[in-house]
Amino acid sequence: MTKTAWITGATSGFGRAAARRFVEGGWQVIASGRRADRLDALRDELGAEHVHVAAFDIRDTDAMSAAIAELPEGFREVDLLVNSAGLALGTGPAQGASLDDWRTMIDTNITALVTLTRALLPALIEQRGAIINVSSTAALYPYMGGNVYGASKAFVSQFSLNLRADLHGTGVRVTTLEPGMAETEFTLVRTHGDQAASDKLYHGANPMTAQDIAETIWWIATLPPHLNINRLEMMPTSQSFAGFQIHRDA
Ligand code: NDP
Ligand code: 8X3
Repeated sequence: MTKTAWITGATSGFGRAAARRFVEGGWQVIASGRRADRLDALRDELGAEHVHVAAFDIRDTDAMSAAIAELPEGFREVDLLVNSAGLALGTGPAQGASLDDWRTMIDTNITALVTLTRALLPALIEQRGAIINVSSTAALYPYMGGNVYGASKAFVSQFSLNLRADLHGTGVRVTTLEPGMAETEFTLVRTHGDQAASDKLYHGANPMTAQDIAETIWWIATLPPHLNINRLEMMPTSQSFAGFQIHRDA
């Protein structure tokens, strides 16, 4: 029986690479994101029999409900939800941050993620399926400019662990995946389109790739059903930890 994964954020980065990996592995994919042209291109690349496109803004609850209601026969039994859609906006300190940016991150990374998860829980329980939530090392390690982004990912990690508790006995597996630096469109989005800043961050750093993350998601999803990866933190070898900072008077 062919399995079906709903992958959010499938227009770019981790989500798009995961969509390719799951179709390569013989799964069907519901690919969602806002950029319909990219989703159509992905469907054309991977085959309409393997990919169903659901183009909508994940913050739009009515559009999300419609996308669920309009799932075609053969794509309705969702075995896996990969919540990859998300973003950071801004790199500066909280005291200068845009409240609009903060709200966008909360609406996308938290509210939309829990809304889609809640909507798909009955199907996932029916299928004894799995949820893989893309959190971040920013959930675990504070850094300057991480403010609401890191806090939103801390929510994702804790929500995932709490889901594990609630889904006890259902056979549904839940994982929070906490990657560090990976080169995608993430930094372009975070800097509101500053390609030079994005290139500078990744230059010479040998960051993780979207394929690295997709391969990890695939590994988690295809473990034997009696195994649950609760949380998985990963970084490129080039990235590690810095110390605390101390402000001194005069
Ligand atoms: P990308 O910017 O490449 O991809 C982000 C995806 O999220 C896009 O497909 C985008 O689709 C989708 N998305 C954003 N906002 C919305 C929205 N309102 N409605 C629907 N879809 C939306 O970044 P990544 O692939 O790197 O990021 C994927 C996840 O991984 C994010 O949650 C990010 O926080 C997390 N992460 C990234 C890391 C990194 O270093 N790259 C490290 C750790 C975690 P579209 O714009 O078409 O709507
Ligand atoms: C993305 C990783 O370090 O840019 O979640 O916050 S980081």
